[in-house]
Amino acid sequence: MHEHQVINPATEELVATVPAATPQDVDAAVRRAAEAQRSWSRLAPGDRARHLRRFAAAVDTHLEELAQLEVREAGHPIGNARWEAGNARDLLEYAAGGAERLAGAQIPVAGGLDVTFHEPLGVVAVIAPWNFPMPIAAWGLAPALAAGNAVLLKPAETTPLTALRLAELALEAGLPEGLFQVLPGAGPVAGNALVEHPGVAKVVFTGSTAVGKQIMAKCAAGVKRVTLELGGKSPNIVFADADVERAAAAAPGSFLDNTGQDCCARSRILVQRSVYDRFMELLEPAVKSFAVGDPADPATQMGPLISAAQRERVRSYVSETEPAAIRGEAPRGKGFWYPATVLEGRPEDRTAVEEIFGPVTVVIPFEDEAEAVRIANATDYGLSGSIWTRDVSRALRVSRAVAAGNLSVNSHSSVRYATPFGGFKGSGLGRELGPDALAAFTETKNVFIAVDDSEP
Ligand code: TXE
Repeated sequence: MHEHQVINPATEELVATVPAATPQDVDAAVRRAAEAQRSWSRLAPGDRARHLRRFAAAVDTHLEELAQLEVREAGHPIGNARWEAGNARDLLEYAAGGAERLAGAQIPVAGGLDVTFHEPLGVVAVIAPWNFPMPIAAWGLAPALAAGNAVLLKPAETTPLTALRLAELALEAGLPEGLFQVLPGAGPVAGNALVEHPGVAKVVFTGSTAVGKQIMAKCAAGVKRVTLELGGKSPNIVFADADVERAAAAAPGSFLDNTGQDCCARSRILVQRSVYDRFMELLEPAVKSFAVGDPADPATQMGPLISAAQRERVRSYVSETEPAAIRGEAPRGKGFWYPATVLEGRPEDRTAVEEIFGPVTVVIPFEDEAEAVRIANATDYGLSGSIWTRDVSRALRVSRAVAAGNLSVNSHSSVRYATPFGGFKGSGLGRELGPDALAAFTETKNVFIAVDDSEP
């Protein structure tokens, strides 16, 4: 049987060996899920909500255990890992409430009564990445279950452990057998089998642009529903009228959190020329004091990269724009460490338009608002962005002009479970989270009931 080794990225030690699902395993899982889904979808919404709240409570009770597991499999600092487990719990609670509010409409028409129903899709596949294993799994899982679907989760090869533990907790919390199953395995094998399986009604994918495009093409063949979240190259725009001290103090977290392996990482900093030198002076000590080291230490702010391959990818990008303007420290020896790196570049550099997915940002000067917007929009991506200014009109103008799904003003916050999240352009398709999260897992059905003879 094929297996995957889970390696601790901070120490390179073997954490666990996990069997990899075959296409036959996927087929059996789809059948079991379809059977479980039939009864689940007939439950009263309040009963589905109660199950999900119990699941959320189980996650809460095991929050520390889940967070520690995340530290070992993904190398995330413990403080971040606790937030991630908490985010999964919050999503389950939020979606539980949604189950009871998924109401259709009654639309006035001539000759009868017209009503709409939001029906579940059936079996949903969630293909998750390794950068935020628990939250991203929960973003698909929680609303899909709440809307009456079954879920098959395929975690990334490097990070299956928290997903497997979540499935155990779901069963312990009383969720029906087969309703939520985890299928660890290789993307091109288990992931692809899910995408191609006729019994899977929808695929929710978060990962690379290349794989996302393949998945979308395969879904097109079966007119399968698909949500894609494909990363970004998000700008952090600092205008001269901003509180430059605050902007510089906040910048390191915006590209170093999760060692930059964050689809919303502000991996480009656009700074208005008149405050450029001042900003760089302030940025240097802020970057150098970002605490890098043992992920189990609560004081740590940045851990290692996920794998040796990811570190190679980052190295190869950075080599194109070296020497770095600012470089932090990184532990030597075992572990996939890489130092915080600030490059100075031009808008057209490969490092300034492609997603590097490491602790790297590129600083680019601009003259005026129009140029800032032009540079901000000069990539294929459009996921997030930040605008630092004290001028409210400019904040709104630039927010509307930047083609991205999630913008923040004088802040780098992009993800809240109650607000919609997703990309413009090459960053993806569809939205997750927020008040409409459940709707993405339903099909709207319209029923007209004639009450007189005027409308045959
Ligand atoms: O992604 P993959 P990788 C970006 C980031 C990163 C790069 C490569 O730039 O450096 O992608 O990462 C599954 N059919 N992001 O190679 O391969 C795979 O098993 C079905 C951005 O790890 O796309 C895993 O579960 N599934 C990002 C998931 O897809 C397949 C998060 C993602 O892996 C498959 C991660 C296939 N043919 C990487 N091939 C974000 N948007 O936040 C792979 N998979």
